Amino acid sequence: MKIEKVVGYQVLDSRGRPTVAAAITLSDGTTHTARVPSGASTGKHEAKELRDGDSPTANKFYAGKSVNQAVTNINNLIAPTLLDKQISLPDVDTQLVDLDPSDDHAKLGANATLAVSLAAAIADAHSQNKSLVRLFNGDGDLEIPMPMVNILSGGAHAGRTLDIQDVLVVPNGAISFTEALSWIVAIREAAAKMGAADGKVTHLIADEGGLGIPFESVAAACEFVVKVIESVGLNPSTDVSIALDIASTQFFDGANYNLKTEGKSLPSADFVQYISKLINNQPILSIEDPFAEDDWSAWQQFMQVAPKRLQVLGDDLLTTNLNRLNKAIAENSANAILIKANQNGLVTSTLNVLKQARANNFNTVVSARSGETEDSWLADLATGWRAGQIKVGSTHGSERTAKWNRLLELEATEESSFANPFN
Ligand code: 2PG
Ligand code: MG
Repeated sequence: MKIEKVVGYQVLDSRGRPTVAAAITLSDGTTHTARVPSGASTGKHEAKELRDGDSPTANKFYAGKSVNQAVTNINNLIAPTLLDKQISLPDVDTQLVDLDPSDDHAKLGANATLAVSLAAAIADAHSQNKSLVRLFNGDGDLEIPMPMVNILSGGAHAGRTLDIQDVLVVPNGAISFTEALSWIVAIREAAAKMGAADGKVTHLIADEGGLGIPFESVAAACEFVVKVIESVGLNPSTDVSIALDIASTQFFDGANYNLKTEGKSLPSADFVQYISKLINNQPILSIEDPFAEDDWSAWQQFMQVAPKRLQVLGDDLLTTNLNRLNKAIAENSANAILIKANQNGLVTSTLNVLKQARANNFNTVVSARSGETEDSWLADLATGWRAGQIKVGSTHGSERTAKWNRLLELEATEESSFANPFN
């Protein structure tokens, strides 16, 4: 099947900010569309999202965030090179690299390249009469990923009610995704009720649907979530564990980690101890970005003392970038990687990063961004790539439930098992 038309255009994400969509029409008359997500606590080493700023192409009502240049790049630079070619994801991605060989896709914009790459994946699957998940998984049984779900939000997503970005839960004792999600919904509801009973503000819903409840410390937030887990009749650790996204780059000033709510300003070595203490005192199974994106030595120090069972997850540290992943593997800086397609800019090279991580015994967590759309391709990628884990934010907001509901659909309609990397 041939590519007949490629159109880029601007749409809105879940924060009401512009983002890029691409639609590919094939010779059978069908059109396949993908929309790209966007982060708020973005790492310095991510592929470059093109935004108009104050350029002449900007729509001033979008306060510098319009994406007209990225859209123009799709329509004027990318589309002409793809027309009349056979649809094939690898070929489209190769073409995108030819047009912009830079690692960060700064010329075309990673939001432009990823929109086209994702639309190409969806169109390619269609041309082979497959769903997106089957394009990657083939015919065998699927493996539905273990969810990591946001309960409490802070940092850049919730007006810094808490210094760290997320307190999440992982239903590591559930036997199916369907069961796992029901546990999480109960925990999310109980957290809102118990927060209100404690006299805390629970009406602040953060960017990813988590509760923006203020806490005096990270430990207090964890203790609260432990109480919530128990309140719904589940066991902390054996049924449901805590995962933290510290997002520490956000409060590292180059010398110290500044925890405002705790009134602490700690140099790296002390912050390694602070994180170690937290891990030892709480049922934490995964910790993301405990140290800043370029504070490599703190990561290495921590890996020396971290319990073997702990998932040490690099997001801003690794930015779904092969070179940074290889450095982390060589230097033993982490043991898991967050996989975000828009940090990378292309579907195939994102998958290559995931494969390299897996080949080196890193856990892989496919992740949404804080600015999301109604698309559900993330669920298909995480499952088709057999990532083992997926992080989407909370269970609130249609841009989040679109992914959870797609996983429920896959579990209900296809032969599958439920991944448990923590067994
Ligand atoms: C993260 C993500 C999702 P953002 O830090 O892991 O929670 O946030 O998309 O804002 O980078
Ligand atoms: Mg993160």
